[in-house]
Amino acid sequence: MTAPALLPLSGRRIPPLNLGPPSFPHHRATLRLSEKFILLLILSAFITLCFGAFFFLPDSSKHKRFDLGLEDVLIPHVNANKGAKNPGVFLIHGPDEPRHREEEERLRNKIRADHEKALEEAKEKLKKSREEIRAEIQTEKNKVVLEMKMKEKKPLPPVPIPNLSGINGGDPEDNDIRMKREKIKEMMKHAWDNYRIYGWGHNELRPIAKKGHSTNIFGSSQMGATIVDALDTLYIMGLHDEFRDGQKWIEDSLDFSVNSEVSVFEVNIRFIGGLLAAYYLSGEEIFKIKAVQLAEKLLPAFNTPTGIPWAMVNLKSGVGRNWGWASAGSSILAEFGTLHMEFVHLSYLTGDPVYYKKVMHIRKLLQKMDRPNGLYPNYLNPRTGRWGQYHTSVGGLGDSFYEYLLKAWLMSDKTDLEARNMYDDAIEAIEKHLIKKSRGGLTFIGEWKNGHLEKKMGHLACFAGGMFALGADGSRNKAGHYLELGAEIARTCHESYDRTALKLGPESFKFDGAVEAVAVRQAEKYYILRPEVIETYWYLWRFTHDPRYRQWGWEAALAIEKYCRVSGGFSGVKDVYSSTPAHDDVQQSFFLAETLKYLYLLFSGDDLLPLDHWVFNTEAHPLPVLHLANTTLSGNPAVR
Ligand code: DMJ
Repeated sequence: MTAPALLPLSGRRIPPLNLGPPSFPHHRATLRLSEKFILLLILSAFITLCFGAFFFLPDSSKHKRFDLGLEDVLIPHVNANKGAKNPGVFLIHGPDEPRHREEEERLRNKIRADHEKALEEAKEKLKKSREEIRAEIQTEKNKVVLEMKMKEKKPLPPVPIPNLSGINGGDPEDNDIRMKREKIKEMMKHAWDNYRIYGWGHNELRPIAKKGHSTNIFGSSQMGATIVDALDTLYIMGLHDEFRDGQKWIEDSLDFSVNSEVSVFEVNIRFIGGLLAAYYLSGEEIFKIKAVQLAEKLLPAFNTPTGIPWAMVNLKSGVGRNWGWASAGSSILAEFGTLHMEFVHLSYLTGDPVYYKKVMHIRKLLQKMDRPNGLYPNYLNPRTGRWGQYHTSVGGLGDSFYEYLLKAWLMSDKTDLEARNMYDDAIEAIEKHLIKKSRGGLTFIGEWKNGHLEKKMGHLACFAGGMFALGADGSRNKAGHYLELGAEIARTCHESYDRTALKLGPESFKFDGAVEAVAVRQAEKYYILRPEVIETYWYLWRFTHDPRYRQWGWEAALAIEKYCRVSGGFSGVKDVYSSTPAHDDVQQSFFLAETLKYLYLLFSGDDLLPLDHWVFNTEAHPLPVLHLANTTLSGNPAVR
């Protein structure tokens, strides 16, 4: 290294070099000559390190391509260009060996030349005047801005769009049902209009304080979570002015280049899921573009030793970390296991397999792991690849992982048998170890904790009634059994509502001696406008047409209207056993995305979003089934 000879010998201080833009006088970057030399030194050391590391890297050509088979079905247009797009992945050690050596030599020479060029450029820079350097920096900045703009505008590749039947309609013939559907639509208008007035652009609404609200899952910035989450509900309800209003905000104001740490899972299910559904329903390119921009920002979360993503990622820096409360620094099963549907669609729409590969890697890793009693624990350490605490739940922390195994299979037009098998194995273990009947004959799903079964069921676990019904067809010869199990869970969850003063369900309820389907601790008595019970009613309605599900759904809608509606929107309540409950003053975005959507669908005909064409993500955003036989070319007016 010759760089030390360049260091200044005298102690004379060279005046600071002002490199900041003139419009930001308080943030001007200053750079002294001695610092420039140190920078040059670090740069040289770094380039030399990279050069050296090249020789120690494993020879990737020795690894065969990670062939997952399903790619052909789910992202066909990627495969059509496989060789051209990613020629490196097909190299296999063998007769091509001399060609590899030549290739390696060529790369080495290139690195050497780049290294020398970088050193020369750095030396040249140091000779320039302050003004010259400033002008150069400005030019570089302009170039980057321009490139970013170009990238934003670059159209995504055309892909076959799945056949989109049933994106509107569903008008019920029965007058009473039509009136109920209209009422749900009116509730949606009330929730949306108040958010529009008091919370616009904020993530959520405080309907009593009449101002914006946010929680740490969305980070510190205002990303309009309610707008994105509500779009597809507005669309299917025919609220097109409101939909366009939301679209305009997304076009003009939704910005992901923010220094904000967000939950990867929540952003995926609400934002990416919401944007993709809005894209498929409306055909508006902007939603697809925004979904892809956001997905790119989530990718650094996967940079862990195992490829199991961090729970949170900073959208600007890409730095990830896990929740402080999670066992032994673990990632959460329901979070890293609830990315599959959206990520497969992202690969499908962009032609870039990166998303698909990330989620398939998670699946492969999980398949290789031992499972205590066949159950998946909720915690997995992304550094070590080992399970954390052995806690298994079909409610919070575990729930949507199981849901996405089933829905991966459905979304692939039932070709993803690997996912179906994993789902069947998982629910067999769940049924064996977690599902019990209470003394009073109510079927419930408990939680496995510290080596024993806790007889407590969360509101979140109530979604499983719908999941069992949805997965009945295609099960291991037990369709009738799973439909029945789904109906039993629906009944239990209905009881948890019926045994309260407000006819709204608590956050979790116990089965302990004489206590059945009732919350015991004060901290578990709240209802925050959650959808899971109504979601289960809707699936059961679709599969059985038993009128009790519409009746139960209507009871819940009336209770929400009576106890949660306030002049500024809808609020959760703190105690469902008190006839004069206090409000929590939060209108959750999932109330518009899920609760009201499932209610609307419950009072619609089955031709609206039919289940053989659409699969709902865990935030109730409908995504089309992907299969070549079910696709038609983008731009075909017959599609929309
Ligand atoms: C929603 O955000 C999703 O359904 C998620 O999977 C868990 N539950 C909330 C609403 O309760």
